[in-house]
Amino acid sequence: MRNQTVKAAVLVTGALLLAACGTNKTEEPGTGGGGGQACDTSKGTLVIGVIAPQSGGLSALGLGIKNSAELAAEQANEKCTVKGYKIAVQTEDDQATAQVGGQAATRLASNPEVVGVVGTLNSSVAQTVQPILAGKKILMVSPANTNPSLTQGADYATAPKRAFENYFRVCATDALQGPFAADYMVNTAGKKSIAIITDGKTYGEGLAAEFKKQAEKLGAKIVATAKVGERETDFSSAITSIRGANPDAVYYGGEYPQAGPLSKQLKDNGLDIPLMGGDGIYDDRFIELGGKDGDLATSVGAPTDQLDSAKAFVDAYTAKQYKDGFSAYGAFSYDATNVIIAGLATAIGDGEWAEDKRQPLIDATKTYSAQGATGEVKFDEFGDSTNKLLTVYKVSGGKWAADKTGTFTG
Ligand code: ABU
Repeated sequence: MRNQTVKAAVLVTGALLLAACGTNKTEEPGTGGGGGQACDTSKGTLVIGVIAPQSGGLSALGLGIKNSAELAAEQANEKCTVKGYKIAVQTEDDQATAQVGGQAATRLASNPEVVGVVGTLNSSVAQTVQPILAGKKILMVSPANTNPSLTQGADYATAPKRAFENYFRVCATDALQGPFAADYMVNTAGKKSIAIITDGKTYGEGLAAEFKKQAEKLGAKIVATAKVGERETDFSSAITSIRGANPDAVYYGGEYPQAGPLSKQLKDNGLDIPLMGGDGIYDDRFIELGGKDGDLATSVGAPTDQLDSAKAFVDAYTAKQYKDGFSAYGAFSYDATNVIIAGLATAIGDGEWAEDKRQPLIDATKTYSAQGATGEVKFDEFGDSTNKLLTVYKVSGGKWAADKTGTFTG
């Protein structure tokens, strides 16, 4: 088992390094100048934290989050969006674990220049990070957390109550994603005998429970259930436990590092049936790890590469020639970062940053409304995105292909 006491890697962008070299200056055109004009950065540098996996199995998603946040900050610096200040991004590798994410949040929260945090990827990590950042009134905008309790509390289905005033997310939740997947699995794919396998984590368990409710409502039978471990690679015992029920599909609540090999092992063991999961499996790594043609995933939003609103983001990201793609949450991370930057510009105005500006920044976010890469970006009374779009993707010819975009309407 991985030693979780290993210190999280702290990745500091070039912008932050520049800040350390001196802040009382006017940026040269091209390094911070709006369209060729110099930006005044004489008031210093403010930091947006990113907490997401930069190493380990889920780094394909976390690197896209980091790059996209940096891109938004660079563009804001080019446009002199926050008067008198330069924005730096400080990325903390949470290794997709709550304990490491908590340490990262504590580190960021101890810095008075931290204005907000983009992250986390994992709902289980967010549960630890939320109260730490809330204690310092630090705005947190997640591009990827989908567990509904993070915004609406544990009783979200019957008595929703805002969980944290400082927490917002720009993606839809599993209260929609689960039933949206069930509608597709039962009504479109015609699967009526479904096995559910989960990974025991906040996201996987919550998503599968929402899927199950709707699948049963639509007349499907959940013929078997099984659990796998987060670090398991041999799924034979889970497969043995569902095989006798003769399912015609598997719904998996979890992420691609397990889902890819699980799909392959199902087939190798005579269960050549589709595996479906949520946004946690929607990555090319799923296919590289064993996902097969016919497998399905839902993910948040409309397909980034087909959205007119995302074209400028995709072009700018491509031009940067990042080693890693923007993945499922890049456009969401770009939008989340811009939410923080716009709120910051409002909260500061012509004045100066101080920690007492954190509450006005949260207040500005509550009323934020703008066209982002993912579409319209604004929030409801819980901090949830008003963008409820979801897409079903199918593996076809060894690639993900979008099949249906919409949302669950009950
Ligand atoms: N939303 C999928 C993966 C991240 C999470 O919510 O845990």
